[in-house]
Amino acid sequence: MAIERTLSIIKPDAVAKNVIGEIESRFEKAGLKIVEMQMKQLSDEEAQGFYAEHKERPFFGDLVSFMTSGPVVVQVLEGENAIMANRDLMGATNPQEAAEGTIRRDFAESIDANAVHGSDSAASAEREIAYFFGK
Ligand code: IDP
Repeated sequence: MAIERTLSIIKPDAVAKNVIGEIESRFEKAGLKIVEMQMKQLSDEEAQGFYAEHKERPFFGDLVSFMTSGPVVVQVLEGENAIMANRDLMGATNPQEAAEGTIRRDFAESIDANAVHGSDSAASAEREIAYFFGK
């Protein structure tokens, strides 16, 4: 299996709930290494650029407001099959549909405040890592 890197974000709701450590622990226990990490407040421009693919969606304004509502942890996870491994740990976008034991099921409230982001493909991972951390 390939060693991959993926972009992960701990979103403002999870930071506000004080569960950064619990979420990181899930990544570490699953064998994913945190190889870059930064806590930051996203600007409107950064959040809009990051989610540019959703710009025409009806929820885009709410998504940008939410992502800029407080600090986030932006990080790069590395490990075997990291992109899909992280998506499996996260669970479905809507926490109500997320499997038991997933991060979203355990820590998220709603589809808009859903605790974590994770790249969904190799192409997204490359773009998203470069977006925050450069090459
Ligand atoms: P993902 O985060 O599971 O990859 P995407 O479809 O890429 O899901 O959507 C990006 C983010 O946009 C989601 O994590 C969620 O916060 C928000 N979002 C997606 N669909 C909806 C919706 O129908 N209503 C409100 N927010 C949504």
